[in-house]
Amino acid sequence: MTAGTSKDAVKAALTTQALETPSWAYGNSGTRFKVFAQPGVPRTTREKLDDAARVHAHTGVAPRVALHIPWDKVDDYAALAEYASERGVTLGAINANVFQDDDYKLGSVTNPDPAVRRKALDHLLECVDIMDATGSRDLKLWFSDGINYPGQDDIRTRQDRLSEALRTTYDRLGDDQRMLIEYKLFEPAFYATDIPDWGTAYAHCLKLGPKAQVVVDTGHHAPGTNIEFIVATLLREGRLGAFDFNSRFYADDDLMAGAADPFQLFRIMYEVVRGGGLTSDIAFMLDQCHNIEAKIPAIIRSVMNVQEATAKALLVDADALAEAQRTGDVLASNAVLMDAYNTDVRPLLAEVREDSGLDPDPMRAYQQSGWQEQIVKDRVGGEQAGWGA
Ligand code: AOS
Ligand code: ZN
Ligand code: ZN
Repeated sequence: MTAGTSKDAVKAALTTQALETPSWAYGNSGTRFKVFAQPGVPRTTREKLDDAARVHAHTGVAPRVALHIPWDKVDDYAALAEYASERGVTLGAINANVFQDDDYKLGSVTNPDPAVRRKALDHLLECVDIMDATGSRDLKLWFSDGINYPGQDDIRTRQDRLSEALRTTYDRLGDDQRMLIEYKLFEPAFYATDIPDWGTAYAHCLKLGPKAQVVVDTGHHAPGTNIEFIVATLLREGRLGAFDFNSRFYADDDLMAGAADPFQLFRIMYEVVRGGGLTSDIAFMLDQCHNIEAKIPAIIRSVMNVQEATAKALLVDADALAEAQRTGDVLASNAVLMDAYNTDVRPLLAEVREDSGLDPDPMRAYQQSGWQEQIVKDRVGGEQAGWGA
């Protein structure tokens, strides 16, 4: 903590934090080997919103819910937004899906076939229509497009097709709407993904204009990548639009944020705080799947992990760090960061929650709320929602 950063200022910053949870994390999910269905899982988007509202009620910092089209397709999106607000949450990013259709085998907006490209583009435009109805600010674009073999298609031409689709979609955005472009190193394409890295996403954003921003999904990099460096760079350039937080051990594991490498999450949040990102327009989203653990408590735990990393980042003594860096004291500089990281911030966060009238222990509060037993009892019959359904 700097001389000028009081405990109250840290607490105030933590209270204003707003995370966005993904609708698909509340539904069943799995690997390509098996989906282990859980009792009580939502059958409809409204039920996903009910669960998301519980997460917000216990944590106080998860007021938005990202939707995925078509998994969250409904007849009346304005009514859905109304339903959400009645439960104390709002609808966040609209995630487009141009990866789950047979037509997209060779790509969506980069497909060699103009008819397939048109179909994909129409879906992106439909997502903007939905944003108009839900009042969502962000259109989140992740493309599974890419090629498996050298020579399969022309890398450069695919970039031209991508660029064209992004331009048409960008031009359709309203004044207060944004386009978030997500990159991913590989999978499902294995030789060359069309947006494999932040540089490619950034280059497209630069050409498009200020409403195009990059999404950093923490699971989408090669092992050993210094993600906080990317965060610092995008923030400096004013192009960090959002995070998809999750943990990874190997590839796109989508485990609970802060579970595999809490130190990395702290380093990322430090760069966010350092770059003024905490009070910016960055959308702090989770993009996770809870395949074997209970979903609502897993999301509460993830939210708490992001909060803890944020609290530690806010506690870095900026003055001491600047002084140690100015004098070239390598060990002292590193010690300042490590002191903050090694601080037990759980009592501070408990205070923050109590100050807002919440139970200091969201996990316990959820377990005692009876919600889990209720949904297991109520949500019988019908098809349980799942990743891809
Ligand atoms: C895919 O790997 C991505 O992380 C996307 O963010 C994707 O849109 C999300 O998982 C929901 O489909
Ligand atoms: Zn993602
Ligand atoms: Zn992913």
